[in-house]
Amino acid sequence: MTVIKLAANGISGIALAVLAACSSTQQSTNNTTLQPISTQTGTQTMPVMNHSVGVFSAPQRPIQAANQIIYDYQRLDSTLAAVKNGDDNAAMQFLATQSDSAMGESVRNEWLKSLGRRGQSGLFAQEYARVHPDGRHQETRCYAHLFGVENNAQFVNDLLEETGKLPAGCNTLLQARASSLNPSRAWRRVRGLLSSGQSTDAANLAAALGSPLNSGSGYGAQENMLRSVISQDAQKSPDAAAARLQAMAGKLNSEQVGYAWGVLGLAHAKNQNFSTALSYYHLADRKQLNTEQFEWYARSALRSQNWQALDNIIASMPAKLQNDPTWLYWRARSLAALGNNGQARSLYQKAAQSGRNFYAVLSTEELGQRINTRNNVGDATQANVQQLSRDGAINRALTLFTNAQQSGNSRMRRQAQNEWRYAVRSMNETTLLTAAQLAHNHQFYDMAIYSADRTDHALNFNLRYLMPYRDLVVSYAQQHGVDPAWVYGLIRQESRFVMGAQSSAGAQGLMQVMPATAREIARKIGMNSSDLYTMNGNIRMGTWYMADARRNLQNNEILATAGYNAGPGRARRWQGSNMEGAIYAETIPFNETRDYVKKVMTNTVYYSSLLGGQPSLKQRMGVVPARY
Ligand code: BLG
Repeated sequence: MTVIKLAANGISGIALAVLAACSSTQQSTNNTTLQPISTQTGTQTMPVMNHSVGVFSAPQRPIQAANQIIYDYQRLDSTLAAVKNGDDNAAMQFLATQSDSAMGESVRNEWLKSLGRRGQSGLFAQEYARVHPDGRHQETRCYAHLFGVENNAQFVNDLLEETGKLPAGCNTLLQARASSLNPSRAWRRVRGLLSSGQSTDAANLAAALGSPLNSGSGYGAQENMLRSVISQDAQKSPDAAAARLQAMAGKLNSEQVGYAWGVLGLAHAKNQNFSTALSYYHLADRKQLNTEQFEWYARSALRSQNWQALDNIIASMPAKLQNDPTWLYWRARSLAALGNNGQARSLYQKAAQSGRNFYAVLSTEELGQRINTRNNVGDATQANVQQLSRDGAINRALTLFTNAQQSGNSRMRRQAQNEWRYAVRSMNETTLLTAAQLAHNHQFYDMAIYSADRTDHALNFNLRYLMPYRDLVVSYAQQHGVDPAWVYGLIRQESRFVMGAQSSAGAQGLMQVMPATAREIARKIGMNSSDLYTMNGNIRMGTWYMADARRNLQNNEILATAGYNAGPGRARRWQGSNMEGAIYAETIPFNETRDYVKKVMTNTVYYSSLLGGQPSLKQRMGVVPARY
């Protein structure tokens, strides 16, 4: 049985939910009526939770006048710029009216970074204590470590494992701590920086470790030599780089050689040369592999359905990665294929309890069960919804949202989202669902989903999987012959039902259609390309494109979903021989599209359940046929 942790008193959430149900009938009509929650709903095992279910409790942060909120919003950007430039007064002035808000939190973080750069440790310590632990930026935390305000060895060690670009303050921290870092992990980071083109940070860390890259001998010099094998240029011709690696191997240590094979294995895997990738990866030092390299090692074995190799690879992943639902599921599949059903079952159970993600759903099905979309709590009461709207932080978010909608100001709308996330950050599940209802009442759909999605035990599927604009969606889906559940699953992932949504690539609206694609669609079906910007036109174009992509991609929904996001040509190139849809999805080389296909299809199954359709994800993923 999953025990529900309660922040305050350690009573199990189940017990508390029952108490809430009793007390709401006896004492007050203000409490959300909670039905007792069991650890099993229907056939699905309940997941491990992050929040307590709790009883409804509205925070009572002071309400600010709308003109103060708007005024502060309007001076936010200039304040941030001034604070970055070292203007302490600008920060203090802003925080005088916005200390407890998302705006204030971003100003305070920038201020802390500026104080950090200038070595102002006293003021830093005082202001640092005023930021909620969940709201502290990574670089802010790095300065806190540099000043001894925080001292968390795990935090510093985790920085060594990061592959993306770290902010300056964090590189400074690693250099300052060089003598106490684990040398093997630290040099691995130097290699990681060299292979991702971050040469300056690599040179600085090597120097801090006592062996500069240009020293002519020692570790640093060897790493420098390795550059010709692992640099981004070298990765473009992995076989030529492999030949160079073999030629210089005698001059390198085993970690350096073992690292390089991992880099070259990844290069082949990303080019879909899975069998060469596997042979390179087998030469790698597994302790040197970063998350991405390890995942592609596993995907290379998965794509060839080499269950023995896959089991072995996953078993050697770091514990955190092994416990990711993706690898729990594929390890279980490997074990089952190898005849070890008992161990497979316990891994499926663990994955099934990880939430409502793609692999949690597939694992639930492997256990012979199905997802269901029955709410296990009642709707929020109107009185509670109203009470919550009187909380200052919620009110700030709604004030910005309403103004942004009226003026079409998308920047202000983004700040409204930030304020909403800030407002609901510490809420228990019952209060989160009340917040979701409130957001929904305002047609703040993205934040309704955000809030409802944060619950693990108290479940309201109508808020989690909203279905606005139903007439339009259903009629265009029917007109173009696609399942409305699939359309809803796609829109939820594309835009969270925000009509004004625009991606960094320029995709527009509810269905995130690219202007170039819209022109093509308009030409083919006799629309005006500017219809892209209307609700009706956007849905009409998007649903037609879904149907068209499916028609052109062997009538396969998985290929069509990948094609919608990455282009039909790419979806086709990623095909191989006949394979399970889940294997196709997991081995898509574009991070965005791989994640997208899994999310769209998971959403689709939940929508299908809500719409009375067939809720099997395994069946829906089906088989992706060989290309013809
Ligand atoms: C898709 C187009 C495809 C196009 C690909 O881009 O848009 N789909 C639609 O417009 C519906 O037609 O294929 S192509 O014609 O063969 O080139 C590739 O260009 C849209 C994608 C792009 C994506 N969203 C729908 O999924 C997007 O905006 N990505 C950026 C995300 S972010 O802002 O950086 O996070």
